[in-house]
Amino acid sequence: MTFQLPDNHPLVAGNTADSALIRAYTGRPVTRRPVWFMRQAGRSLPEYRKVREGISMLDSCLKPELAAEITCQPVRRHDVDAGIFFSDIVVPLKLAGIEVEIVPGVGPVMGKAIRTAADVAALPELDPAALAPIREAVGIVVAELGDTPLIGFAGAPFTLASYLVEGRPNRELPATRAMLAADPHTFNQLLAWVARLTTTFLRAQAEAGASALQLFDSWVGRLSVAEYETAVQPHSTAVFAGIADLGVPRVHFGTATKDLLPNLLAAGADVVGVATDITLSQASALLGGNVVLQGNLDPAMLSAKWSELACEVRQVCAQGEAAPGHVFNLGHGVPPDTDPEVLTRVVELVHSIPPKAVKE
Ligand code: 1CP
Repeated sequence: MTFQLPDNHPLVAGNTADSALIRAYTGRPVTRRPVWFMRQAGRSLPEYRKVREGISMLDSCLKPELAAEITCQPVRRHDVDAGIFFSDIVVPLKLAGIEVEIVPGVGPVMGKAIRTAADVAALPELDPAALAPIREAVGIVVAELGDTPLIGFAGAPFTLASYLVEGRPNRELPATRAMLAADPHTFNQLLAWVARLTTTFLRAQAEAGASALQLFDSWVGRLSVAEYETAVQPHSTAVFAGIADLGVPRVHFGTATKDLLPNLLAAGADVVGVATDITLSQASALLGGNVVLQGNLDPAMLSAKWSELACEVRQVCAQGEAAPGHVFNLGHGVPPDTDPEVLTRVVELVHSIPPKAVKE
């Protein structure tokens, strides 16, 4: 592998290159099955709620020491195989100068919904210099994590655009779907703008020390395959192409995507994140049996009886064997009311199940 990254980057310097996560992401055999959880930082942890007291969500993302502390909390507590950077998909919007707040109990709310060609034309470009607090936070995290890799992330063009167009969370995405149908040219311009923003945000995290990058297209399962191919895939492809030279593993995830998995792969991902609408063995077969997978325990199982949960965890691990590499995760984020001790137990159980022996 060659990296367009500084010599002291954890992948280049060798700290994380042979970690279980990076070995699995790159299809190499592992001695322990790597596990991390989407949305492991925050929400479910009392130590998170304590340090967040009196500080708004977006302010906490932009305070480097605090964002770094929150990123490391679940790694210390659960012994997961990766940190996921504590931030949000709307952080680069804010740093580009767009009015946005994260309202507790609601999610991202925009100062103004983006609905017209004029709205899109007025969107400012993100100046990489504005990402200084992100770079600083990532630097602090990787110094603490040492041999444990940090995963950087961003929102994919469609999902991030849907928040801009709707103005506030609305899982049905009515205004977004209307713009796609009635004004595809403007929609295309909007997605191209988000793709540039997202690429800049991802590059900053990798250059500052992240060892892998995940693109979240959480709501893309709302689209048909034809809509995705025509209107969305070219922009997600542009994002993956725009980070390819960095040489870090690239993960692509969305929910309700069983019909879209081949497209998520074709957009340029190295690893496909699988949600709960398909099993890992079915997903592997659909993708030709040679793609590394991440997933896919149903988050709802975290509140089930331990015996039932343990049975599901074992099943997900067994099904992951169908792929050339498997990183254990949930099919979506950790629910806020999850008992953190259950997450720790899941990590212990996953680590106790030996991965299949593969010759190097
Ligand atoms: O006040 C709070 O604590 C706000 C809750 C919160 C948190 C902890 C939000 C608001 N975002 C986050 C952090 C966050 N967001 C992370 C942290 C790192 C980790 O995974 O541990 C990540 C990766 C995200 C990414 C994110 N934000 C996504 C993609 C992943 C997913 O869950 O699908 C999306 C869709 C968002 C938007 C968002 N931000 C916050 C909320 C509640 C939402 C979802 C709103 C909705 O339902 O549409």
